[in-house]
Amino acid sequence: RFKATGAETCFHGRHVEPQILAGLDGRNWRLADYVQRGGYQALRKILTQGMTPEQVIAEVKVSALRGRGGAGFPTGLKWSFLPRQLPGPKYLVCNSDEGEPGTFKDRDILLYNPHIVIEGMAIAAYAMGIGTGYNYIHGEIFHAYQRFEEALDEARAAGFIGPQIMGSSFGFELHAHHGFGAYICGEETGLLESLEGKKGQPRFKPPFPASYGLYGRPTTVNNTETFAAVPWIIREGGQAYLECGKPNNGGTKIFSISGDVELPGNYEVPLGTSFVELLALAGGVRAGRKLKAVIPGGASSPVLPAEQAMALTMDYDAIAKAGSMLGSAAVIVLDDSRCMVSSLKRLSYFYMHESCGQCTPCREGTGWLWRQLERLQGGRGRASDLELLKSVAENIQGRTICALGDSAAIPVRAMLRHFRPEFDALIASDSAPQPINPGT
Ligand code: L3W
Ligand code: SF4
Repeated sequence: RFKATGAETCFHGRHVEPQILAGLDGRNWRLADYVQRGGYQALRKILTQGMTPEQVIAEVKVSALRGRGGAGFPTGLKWSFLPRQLPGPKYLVCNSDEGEPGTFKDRDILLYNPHIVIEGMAIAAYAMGIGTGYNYIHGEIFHAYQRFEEALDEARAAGFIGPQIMGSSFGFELHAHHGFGAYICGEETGLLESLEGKKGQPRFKPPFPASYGLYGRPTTVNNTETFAAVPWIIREGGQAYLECGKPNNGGTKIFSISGDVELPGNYEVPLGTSFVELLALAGGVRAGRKLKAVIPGGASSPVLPAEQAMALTMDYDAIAKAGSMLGSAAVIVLDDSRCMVSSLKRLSYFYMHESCGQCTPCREGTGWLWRQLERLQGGRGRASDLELLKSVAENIQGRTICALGDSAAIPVRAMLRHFRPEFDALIASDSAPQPINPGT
């Protein structure tokens, strides 16, 4: 399961070392191992060499680190939104509620390198003048929660968390919290509601958490991998981080590659690596098969047909230009044995199941999408179904409180755009109805 190789890849004529997964073997996650790898040096640098909070934020801005959870929002900019001079509590939240289908990178970071997240959060807290943090960990990876708790105990005992860290006047308390597996609690405001002990239902934005977050106080929410990138940036400098990737797409990125490849797993490569190179790291398409399509950034990102995928550069801007999104960088590879109607039906089932039910277009529409696809796949499709599918998707997208509605609609529209003949052929054929089985 642990295939995080941290592959070295040549970019701009240079070798770029992995920054998060380097040297991990599945066992060396403890504090002593982390310190040996240079851990907590960045925190020491800011606290003992007099780096100001403004300088830390400036360094993160230079690095062009972008949010690793899905939206790719510039991290330095987000940190500068927090009103650090405002008196009263402010919170820092790590979003480890990884639930995007195809994504499994945060789980491995927490299991195999938990201290890098703790150090990144402590640095972020210093930069934003925050005294309390929470790491909200997905309920279905309870072992990662337990591992993180153990690492927290070590960090606390060593004085890296708590009051007067490394003898400075800066104190930061960090707590782990586990959810119960609802996808919607990965949406930042659903997460905050859940952390407050309520139903995990997203809030309207604005106000953004930067002004109205946990318990109504200014809060910064970042993804696990985003925090994990911070120690390297502070140790080596923002410019060095930027140069590991591409302009506006700094650093390395962990890609979770799954589906029809020989070696599924997590691969950390520089942003801007070609899809072809990434596919080769994962052993290529499974034996005897040809590439049919790729979902490049988790289930919420539009599918791309093989020809487009093979020309892809894996960074935020290039993938957006190609009509999809890097999202959480969960690369789902589909070979030529895959039925796109079944694949879409499976995705639609997920969104129907995970809708929190607050907005009518999402609550009702995701069910409609799935039921129509179920009928289609069962050989009971009608000629009018595809227009209806499109229309339902259009009536969900942009009309809901959070991005889950969009995420349910986008794959439908993309599948119809690229693979419509497969849907038409199924409707034209008089295949016998199949039993209803939502899980397949
Ligand atoms: C203050 C403003 N803050 C934006 C902040 C905002 C948030 C961040 C990005 O969705 C995507 C979604 C999923 N003042 C601000 C501001 N912010 N303007 O910036 O905001 P936003 O709204 O662009 O995105 P989001 O709501 O965070 C996330 C996609 O990610 N996705 C989801 C993956 C899920 C996982 C998982 O399971 N953990 O990774 C995958 O593609 O569809 O588009 O912090 O507050 N003016
Ligand atoms: Fe809930 Fe869906 Fe509305 Fe998001 S879009 S708030 S998941 S009903």
